[in-house]
Amino acid sequence: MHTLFDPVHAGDLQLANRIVMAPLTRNRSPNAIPPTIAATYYAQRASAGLLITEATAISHQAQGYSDVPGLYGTEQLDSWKNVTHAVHAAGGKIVVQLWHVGRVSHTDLQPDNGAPVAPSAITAKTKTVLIKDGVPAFVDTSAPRALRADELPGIVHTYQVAARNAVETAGFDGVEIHGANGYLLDQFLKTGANQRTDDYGGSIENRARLLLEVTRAVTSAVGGGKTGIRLSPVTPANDVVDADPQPLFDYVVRELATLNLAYIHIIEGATGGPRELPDRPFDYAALKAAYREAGGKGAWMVNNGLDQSLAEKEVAAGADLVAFGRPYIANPDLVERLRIGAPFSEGNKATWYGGGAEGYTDYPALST
Ligand code: 8OZ
Repeated sequence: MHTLFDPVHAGDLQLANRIVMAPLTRNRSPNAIPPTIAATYYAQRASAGLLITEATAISHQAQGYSDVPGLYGTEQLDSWKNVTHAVHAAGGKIVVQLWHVGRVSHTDLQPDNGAPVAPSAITAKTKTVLIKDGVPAFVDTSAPRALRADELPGIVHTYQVAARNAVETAGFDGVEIHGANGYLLDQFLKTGANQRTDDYGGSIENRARLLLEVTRAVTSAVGGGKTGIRLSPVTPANDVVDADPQPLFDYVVRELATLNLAYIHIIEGATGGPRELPDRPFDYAALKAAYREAGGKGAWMVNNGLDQSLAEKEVAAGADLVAFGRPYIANPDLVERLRIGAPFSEGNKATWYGGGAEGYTDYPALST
């Protein structure tokens, strides 16, 4: 039986252990450019088998929060190059999470202060973060406009360009497509946000079309072995729900099985909340079985609210990778703490979003 500390491969990625740093939004990238200290922050955490960056906008339109990073400008890519160099020098592996927020945005953040885009013109009952004069504030998202079908190829292409730039220019080991948490691709997937009547709405096949087109475009640019994807079948995050998620996600993973991906990253339950939702049962073992039965060979990564004992149980039950999010904020040496059974430090919530080094690069490793 495997332990958390055994090496594993995920597609082309040879990983030193099964512990993954989950993506964590930190809002420290003014003008969408990661700060110089992002290199320190990620390198401090490089003992993880795999680091996944914070969600990173593939275009200006894809941005939905103040001071989140992007992947579409030269300075952004140069700054990410410093991050990947630092992580590689520290012996780590790092992929970037490709993000389009869809309707979870605000006109203040959009090109020409236009409406955010969405599958349908339905406003999300959720908040975004706007930082004014250094002070973060939660504000309602703006009313979106429905994307025209003729705009979708451009969005697919934008994902592809971002993926290629991430690997070829910025030096990432691969990319993770953000298909979770109520953002654009999840909005297309789920009935609560998608009321389209064209080829991208209605049936499961139609609602999954954009996510699968994006994944194919990304794999054709960087290779399936360098591509992962994150899904969240039942999370209520950002006000997106599906009437019948099991057949939807079983279909999605069966289709993904044909693309030879590095990994499938599943958020079990409500993101950052309960792992079980009594009103939304979901069979994750059946989801994995559907993927494997369809020939999927990617690593199976599980996430959400894991502690040491849950993570060990997940690996014992056959998960290839376990992702920790919030514990990574205050525990740069999480792998070592898991190895020796040391307690996790508590982070300061006030410094999760926005600010500088405080609460970012100043959490110490255990003293030896
Ligand atoms: C927390 C705050 C802002 C964004 C996600 C990208 O939930 C996020 C996010 C999380 O996937």
